[in-house]
Amino acid sequence: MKPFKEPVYVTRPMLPPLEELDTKLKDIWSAKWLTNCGQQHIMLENRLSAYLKVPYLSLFNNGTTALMVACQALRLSGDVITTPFTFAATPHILAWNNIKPIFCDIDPVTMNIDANKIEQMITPQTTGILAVHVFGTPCDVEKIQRVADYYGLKVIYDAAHAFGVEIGNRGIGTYGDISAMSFHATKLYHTVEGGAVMHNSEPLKQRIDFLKNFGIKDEETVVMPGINGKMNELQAAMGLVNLNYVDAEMEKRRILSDVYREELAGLAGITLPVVLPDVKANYQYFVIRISEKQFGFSRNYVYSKLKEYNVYTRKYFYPLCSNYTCYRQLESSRTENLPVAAQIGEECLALPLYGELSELSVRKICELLKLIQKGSE
Ligand code: T4K
Repeated sequence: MKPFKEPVYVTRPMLPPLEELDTKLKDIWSAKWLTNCGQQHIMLENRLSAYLKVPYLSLFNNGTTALMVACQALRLSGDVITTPFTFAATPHILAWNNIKPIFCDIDPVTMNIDANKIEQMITPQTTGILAVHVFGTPCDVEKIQRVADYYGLKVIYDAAHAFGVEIGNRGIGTYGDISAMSFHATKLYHTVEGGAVMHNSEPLKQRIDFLKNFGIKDEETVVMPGINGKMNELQAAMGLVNLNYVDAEMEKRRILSDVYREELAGLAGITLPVVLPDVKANYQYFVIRISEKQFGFSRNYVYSKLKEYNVYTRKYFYPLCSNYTCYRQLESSRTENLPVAAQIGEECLALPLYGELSELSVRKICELLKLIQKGSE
């Protein structure tokens, strides 16, 4: 089979019609208001809290700052239990808050933190749980909340991958004490860079809005040591325009995900992404697992082979965060404590998925996977 003429990346950003953005930019130009919570910012906060079905939402300049501020807002300290199978930002925001990440193993089906293993990791130093809805699959939110309530812990969800996800018609951002999303260019919905925190508490909204704006209350009053986490007006304008197209983007990805499922069903050694009952998925990623024993070749081999055909898949999330030099000395990072995560980290492969990808390309990628397995590509 011939390689793709152009590189096929794991994702491409959704780009709205330029004219629509241009109209928004003209509004910004005439207002001469570029940042510090202007009209675009206010409009986007309102529209997103309705779209995501969350009572309170604060915009941020990126998902990482949103998570950092979530930790500050809840006054977390000491140790926080988290997952090693995530993007670097998750444990890093703990470290930046002077909190020790405690890595807990993951569930073999959802690949999220294993709610049954959290309790055994709790010590007097534990103040919270930072769980991630990895690839948009919701965590076991009920069980996590039960554990947190019993031990008096706070729960933050890193919902960076979970834009638009719902459990039984309830917005994913309403679970736990705070959820944080990323609106990075590589995400289903984006504001170029950006993010948000979501929750159900009015007093928390006020605290978070102080924290993201240096703690400034008015011209002469600074009430707490805040940071600059503000989303600017250009980002917010992009967000407002993209919100008009996100449903269509999601639908295109759903169709392509179905093509992947149809083509790869029954292929020995390939595990397809889990589908949970009563969950509205967002089709942000299509991440398969490749069992070397059953498939015949390792994930790393498949990754390299696909590259030869101009297909740039990603090993999300390899290496595990617990194997980073800054965390591997931690007791909780020992591989024997994280057997499921260690195996999944070796097996996961994010396949290309974005609205502009053609169905033909998806079928060709699947054909390549089949040929690689036969050793006859
Ligand atoms: N928590 C979790 C669980 C996260 O996954 C993330 C971010 C965060 C927290 C933090 O949120 P932010 O502070 O980022 O808002 C990407 C993203 O940069 C990162 O936002 C994301 N997670 C992570 C999963 O993916 P990389 O290193 O894979 O990005 P990069 O530059 O290699 O891009 C991937 C592919 O996307 C490229 O091969 C081509 C395509 N691409 C990328 C960009 C930036 C484009 O086509 N156009 C573009 O503009 O991290």
